[in-house]
Amino acid sequence: MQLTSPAPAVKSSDTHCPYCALQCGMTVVRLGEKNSAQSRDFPTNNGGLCQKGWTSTELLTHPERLTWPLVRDTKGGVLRRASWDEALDRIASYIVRLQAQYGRDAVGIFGGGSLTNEKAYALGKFARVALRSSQIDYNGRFCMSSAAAASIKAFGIDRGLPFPIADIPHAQTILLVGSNAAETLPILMQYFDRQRRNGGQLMVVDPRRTPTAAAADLHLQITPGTDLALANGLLYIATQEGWIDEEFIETRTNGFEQVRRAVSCYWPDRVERITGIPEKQLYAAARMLNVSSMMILSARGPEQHSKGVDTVLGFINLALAYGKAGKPYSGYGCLTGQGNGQGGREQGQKADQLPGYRKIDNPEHRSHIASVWGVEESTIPAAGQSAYEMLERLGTEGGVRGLLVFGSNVAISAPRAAYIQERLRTLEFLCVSDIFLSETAQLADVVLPTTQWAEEEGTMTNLEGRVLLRRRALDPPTGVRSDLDAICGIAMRLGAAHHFSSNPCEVFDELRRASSGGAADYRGITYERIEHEKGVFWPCPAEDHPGTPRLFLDGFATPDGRARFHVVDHRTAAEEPDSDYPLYLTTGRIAQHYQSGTQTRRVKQLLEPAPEAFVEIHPSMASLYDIAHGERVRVITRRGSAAVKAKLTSSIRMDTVFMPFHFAGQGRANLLTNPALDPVSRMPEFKVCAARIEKEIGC
Ligand SMILES: Nc1nc2c(c(=O)[nH]1)N[C@H]1C(S)=C(S)[C@@H](COP(=O)(O)OP(=O)(O)OC[C@H]3O[C@@H](n4cnc5c(=O)[nH]c(N)nc54)[C@H](O)[C@@H]3O)O[C@H]1N2
Ligand SMILES: Nc1nc2c(c(=O)[nH]1)N[C@H]1C(S)=C(S)[C@@H](COP(=O)(O)OP(=O)(O)OC[C@H]3O[C@@H](n4cnc5c(=O)[nH]c(N)nc54)[C@H](O)[C@@H]3O)O[C@H]1N2
Ligand code: SF4
Ligand SMILES: [Mo]
Repeated sequence: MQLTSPAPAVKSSDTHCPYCALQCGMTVVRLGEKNSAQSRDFPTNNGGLCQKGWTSTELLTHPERLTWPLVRDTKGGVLRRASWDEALDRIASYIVRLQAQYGRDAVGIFGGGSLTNEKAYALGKFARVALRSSQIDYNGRFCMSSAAAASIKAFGIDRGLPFPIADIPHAQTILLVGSNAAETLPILMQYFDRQRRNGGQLMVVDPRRTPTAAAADLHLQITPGTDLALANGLLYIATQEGWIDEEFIETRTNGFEQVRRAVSCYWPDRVERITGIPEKQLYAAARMLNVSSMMILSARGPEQHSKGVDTVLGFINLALAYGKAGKPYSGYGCLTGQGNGQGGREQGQKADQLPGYRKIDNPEHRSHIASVWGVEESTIPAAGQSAYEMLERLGTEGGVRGLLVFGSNVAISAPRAAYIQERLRTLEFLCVSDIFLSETAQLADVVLPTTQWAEEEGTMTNLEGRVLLRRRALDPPTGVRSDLDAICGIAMRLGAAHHFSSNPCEVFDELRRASSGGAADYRGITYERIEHEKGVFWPCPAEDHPGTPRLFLDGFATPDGRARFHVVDHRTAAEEPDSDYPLYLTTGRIAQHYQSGTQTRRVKQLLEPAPEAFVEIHPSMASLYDIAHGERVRVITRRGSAAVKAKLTSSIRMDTVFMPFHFAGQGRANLLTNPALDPVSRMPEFKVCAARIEKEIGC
């Protein structure tokens, strides 16, 4: 006779964290009905996980999880439960009707950098083959686009880091520009710690004394929006002091003489006036860069500006002038952000791109992709509008009338969000695929419940360009299907079923062929290899090719193999403080929450320590307005006003206030932000606009 019931079976599967670009290795352990995350020794995280990673499994069985499709019968009506057939039929019939009435471009797609490579690839193909619409873009436009455009201009290729993160501890000096890695890539900090223990020096450029800046040897507390003047000013000092590497410039680059002339007006006291960084610190920084190995790493701080591309080019100029690119333990790199921020921009969900980082306006690229897709080249549409441009024209004459969103919550994360929310409301049709009823999904006519990372298979490309594999650890709840299933279901109803597969491995095989010969070549990467080799670095053109952890050692990816300097001049932000709006507002992230907060605002351990929106204000500035710590204030810009708690901290510049963008409702930072776009990358200016603060009377 059995006296006790048998112990529940323990099942464990190796996968990767659902959140940021580090894609730390984790094991999902299932004990009965309970799931937990365990760290695992993977070459990137070496056994570490941050608080978001540890708590990520809570979302798998969260009570608010979407477990069946929802549809809305009339505009303004309620969302009700529907079968998958009903939801997919409805999506297809809207697409057919809108395209018949307004043309093919009336239906658009908005994708995301949290989607696997397979999903990003399928979405790009779905837009061009099933919809034959040019209107597809994704949230990476708000994220990586400036650094990507600059890297292509200078190096001929865009891979976030041109070296593995294991190289970081060996660099003598690291200049970290506008990255708060301690909160945004927490597990990466071990590499900077090791670098400093090895005797290296770390510099951080940030208007705030973040935990990352506090860990540095030198913190340059810059005025928001002035990084380009800093880059040019440091180059000026380097040329004056003879710290540039003439031989490297001569043998491996083009265009330095024009840049040398252009930076000759960036003398230190002028740069001090623009950036707010004392001359002495400018000299100290330029001197610290004059070592035998040096990396310059940027994140969103200098990039999310209407001059983000030029600013990154300024820092690339600096790295090149010091002779620190394409050499061991040296180079410029961009720290990507989303889990698949890198891969997401290579597989064709960007308005102007086709898979393998191909250009949609290049005839050879188009015909290669057409042959893989089995379509006529002429049927592939031209480039569409960039993310913000598509959103701001939703529902208007010539704009998108029906939008399908996969993996983004634009009602929170797009700039000038109240306006974008209005635009979403004017759509004739909105479909959102998500895990939860996000603020964007709440506006939708059809909501599709999708699988989470641990319930599906697929590849992700991390910040190093390392292609990783997520294995399916669990079955999804009944009623939940993957985005690939949804895409196939819609394609079938549009008569394009034969072009699509819902099997990730089959999609990946096609992606490999499509990417073959492109800049981001995945041809030689297989699921088996990824598992066996703990990830494979692209480019990897053949199965017997080892992959490419380090780029540029033998030459840059430009036609002549040389890196290119670019003349870039500082200009002011699209909106500078004035007497009505006397402060700089900048926005960004905190450790506990992820992006629009759809996921992390539902995790108790993350919400409790960071339950609501706030604005960081310097105590001296706060006292001018008679604002006390914890008091409710209004932050006001020309776009709108937000109501938040005041957080007094002397870690921020006096002339600047900071808001995280993770919160909904009245605390949304994007009620305030300026959608001024970079002319090349079309990146909005999330990181600087003019604002004023007011005490909230009566609260
Ligand atoms: N906890 C957490 N981690 C995340 C995310 C998250 O939402 N939460 N998101 C992920 C994603 S998608 C991304 S893109 C990355 C982003 O990672 P980061 O770029 O590190 O994050 P941010 O907080 O947006 O910006 C970094 C810093 O830029 C500073 N900054 C503001 N204006 C300027 C400026 O004009 N110049 C300079 N030099 N600095 C400025 C801010 O004060 C901030 O500390 O994080 C990833 N990791
Ligand atoms: N003010 C301000 N605004 C910003 C920024 C800033 O610094 N300041 N940063 C910008 C940056 S860098 C970024 S990356 C964007 C990010 O902003 P968003 O694009 O809104 O990013 P997420 O919140 O990650 O949105 C992803 C949504 O997809 C869901 N999701 C997750 N995985 C999947 C999946 O596999 N399939 C589907 N269908 N859904 C999934 C999540 O639940 C979530 O609702 O925000 C930008 N907005
Ligand atoms: S550092 Fe990024 S990938 Fe690693 S556990 Fe934290 S959120 Fe996940
Ligand atoms: Mo991002």
